[in-house]
Amino acid sequence: MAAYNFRFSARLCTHISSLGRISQSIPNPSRTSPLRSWPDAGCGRGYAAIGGSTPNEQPHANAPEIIESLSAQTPTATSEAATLGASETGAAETLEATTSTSITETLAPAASTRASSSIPTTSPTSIPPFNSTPTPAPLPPTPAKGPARRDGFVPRDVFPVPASITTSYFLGHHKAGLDRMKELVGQVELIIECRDYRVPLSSRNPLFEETLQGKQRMIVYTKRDLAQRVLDDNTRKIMTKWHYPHTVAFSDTSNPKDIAFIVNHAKKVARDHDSLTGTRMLIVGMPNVGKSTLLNALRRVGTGNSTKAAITGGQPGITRKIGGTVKITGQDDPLVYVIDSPGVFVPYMSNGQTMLKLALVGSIKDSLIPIITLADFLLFHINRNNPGLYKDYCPPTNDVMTWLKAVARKTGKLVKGGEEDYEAAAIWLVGRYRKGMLGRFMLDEVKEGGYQEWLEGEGKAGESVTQARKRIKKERIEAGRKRNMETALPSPEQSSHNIPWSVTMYS
Ligand SMILES: Nc1nc2c(ncn2[C@@H]2O[C@H](COP(=O)(O)OP(=O)(O)OP(=O)(O)O)[C@@H](O)[C@H]2O)c(=O)[nH]1
Ligand SMILES: [Mg+2]
Repeated sequence: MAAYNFRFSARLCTHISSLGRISQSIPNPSRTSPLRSWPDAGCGRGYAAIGGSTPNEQPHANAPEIIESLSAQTPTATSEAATLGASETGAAETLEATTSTSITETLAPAASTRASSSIPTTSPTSIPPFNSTPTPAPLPPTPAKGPARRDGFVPRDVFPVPASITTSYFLGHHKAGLDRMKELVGQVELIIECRDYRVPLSSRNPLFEETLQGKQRMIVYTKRDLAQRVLDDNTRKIMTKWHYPHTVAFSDTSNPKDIAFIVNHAKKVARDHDSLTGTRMLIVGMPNVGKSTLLNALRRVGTGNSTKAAITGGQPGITRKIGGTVKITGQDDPLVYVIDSPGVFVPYMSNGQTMLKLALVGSIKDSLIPIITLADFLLFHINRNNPGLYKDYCPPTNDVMTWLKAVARKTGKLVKGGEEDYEAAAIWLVGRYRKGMLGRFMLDEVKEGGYQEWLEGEGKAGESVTQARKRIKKERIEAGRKRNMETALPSPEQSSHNIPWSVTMYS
């Protein structure tokens, strides 16, 4: 199990920050790609804050600049996205389907083992340019090997993660929130740790283990309605066993029974604690897993007060600071106060698959992962579950461009000249998955012993923390060397005037 340590986290953050600065001077097509604004993929947005959440953005001094630069969104794109959202056709509703199949994944093979599929891939040059910089081309589909379906379609069994995928997302408010949690932990009796039910393994944050160790914990799997309409008993049993002796809950915030279970557990903890001044509980979790929504639901069900105590929204980073205490129990109950906290990501993610899964469920900023890559990753998962989910648009395909082209055409997402708007189609499809309207399935595999395997894998997967540190240092030196070389080379103009480069450099 990877042991994340704060001193290292801060240093790693500094390294990544320097890398970000350096990388800005080196052209990298994947990082300079056009970044479209996304429509709010979640359900609710912007409630009045009573309990202390502040939406103002305060990036940490060490936060990777690359993240900030990538986050820039164009107003043109926002209005386009809004227009596109409005043009949704009714036919799309038929995409909704329920499937509870979990899937197994193999890590991506080396790029050299990829071969082009027999399905024709649309040339990336055919993507209509959104601005002057073209979207990076998606990787060619991997050869399909799995068992053939009745219609002869064979879904891909691996998804090669592009090497350019962002591996870090650790902002100032993540670090500040974590530091504050450390200070607070001695004053709370129970940690309510939220994880997204669609990614029960990937949404575990190892940083919390160190920060909150030794505290009584309740694991709440949120948004379960987005993976299964009715919670499958077997899945519930397996996941409950994973965390024994901690209590495990599954929540759909619109289901009062789910919320009452959590409130009752909180009351029990409060009774055992038996404090006249009340018992405090802290909600923690990855960004956008539904912490603030859960806090509001606990208050609604526990006290009957439906006013929102915390701001919620469909994007990560809505809550920026640890909130105030919010009472969630009625007059005759033991006093329970719950505290909301900002979502915290990890400073370095070695597993590209995990990064993509968290991006797909909306735990990291949309602008960090190219939308076509995300749509391709979604197609990969849909194909493993049920390619019939998009039967109204095209026959089963492993080629994301074919898929996007068909969806863009049928939903009228076109640019000037009648060309298909691939990015708009991709944004629309990912948004629909996030709302549970394009299949309800999990992205992580749930099986007996799966959690233990995950913890073991976390330690072994990719690089160790030391290896990551060494690699980042090496890359930094390499980039610096490259930059010096570029600065040192005389331009043709300088050469023609015979100005020595050393003079140019230091003048
Ligand atoms: N379908 C469904 N949506 C949910 C559920 N819980 C939360 N959401 C939605 O998920 C989105 C994120 O919810 P928030 O409560 O703001 O998430 P958060 O963890 O507080 O996010 P940060 O403060 O940004 O870290 C919102 O659009 C919610 O409406 C749920 O149980 N089911
Ligand atoms: Mg929040």
